[in-house]
Amino acid sequence: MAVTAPPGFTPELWEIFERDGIIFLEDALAPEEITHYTEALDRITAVDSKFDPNETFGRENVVELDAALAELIDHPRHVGYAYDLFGEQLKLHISQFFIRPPGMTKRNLWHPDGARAVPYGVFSPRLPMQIKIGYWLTDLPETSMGNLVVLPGSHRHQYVDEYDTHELIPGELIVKVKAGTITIMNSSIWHRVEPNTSSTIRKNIFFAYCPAWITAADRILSDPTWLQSLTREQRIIMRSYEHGYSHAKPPASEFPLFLDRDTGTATDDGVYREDVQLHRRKRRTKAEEWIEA
Ligand SMILES: O=C(O)CCC(=O)C(=O)O
Ligand SMILES: [Fe+2]
Repeated sequence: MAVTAPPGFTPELWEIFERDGIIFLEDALAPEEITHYTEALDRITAVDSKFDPNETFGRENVVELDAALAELIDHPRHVGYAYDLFGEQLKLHISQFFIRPPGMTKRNLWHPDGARAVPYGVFSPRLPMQIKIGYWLTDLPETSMGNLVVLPGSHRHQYVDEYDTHELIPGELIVKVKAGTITIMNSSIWHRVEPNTSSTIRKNIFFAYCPAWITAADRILSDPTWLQSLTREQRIIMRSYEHGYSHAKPPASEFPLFLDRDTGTATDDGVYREDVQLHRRKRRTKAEEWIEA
């Protein structure tokens, strides 16, 4: 049986998210949860021959690498925010983590995530086509700690002069967070990464989500045996379809992904004649409601 959609944006958080392109949820993780996820990263790096403790290290499709990370696919502490945007066609776009030690030299230049030649914003100037959830596992109280840097409000801009540089931009926000903070960002926001001249190893996890019909970033198909270890909702959100058009038209068995948070129902009221099948029905998202309000 389908489960009810976990909580997502409050109207206040939605307003900030639309204005700035990023929101911060402080103390979203308890100390033991920070340890739990940090240990998963440590287990993965311990057995990776490419891991160099002195350089930036990242892995993708990390959900397949450790059960503690697979549980994040649909974790109720954040998946509701993604569901508010992408609704019944929610997909995991990428699961990744970064380790950015003191002295690392590989760090991102100013860029938005996603398509470059014809970015998402061309099609969808208001609603994001990707959001990135950040789990911050180390305290980053100062600048120059390998911080993420964002330009608030820049998710609405297609051109930024400092593209492909590390130059400072007036109004940029060097993200200083306490361990246990979750960030939710519109993937169209322009961002870069700070140097790390501190003595702290920055560790964090990113899970990005998109509508199913946008190509995933870190896989084509998931390992079938691994998929069997997941719950129904996790398996659906991975969208491991052999047939391309299934991303636009998922199988009937995958509906509903979630029951409506408020009404507990699988359908919207009064929009179709009764005989229209569930998997062929449009379902309204929270984001749709808010932008019409
Ligand atoms: O590590 C960060 O803070 C940002 C990384 C990034 O921009 C990316 O992976 O696209
Ligand atoms: Fe990025």
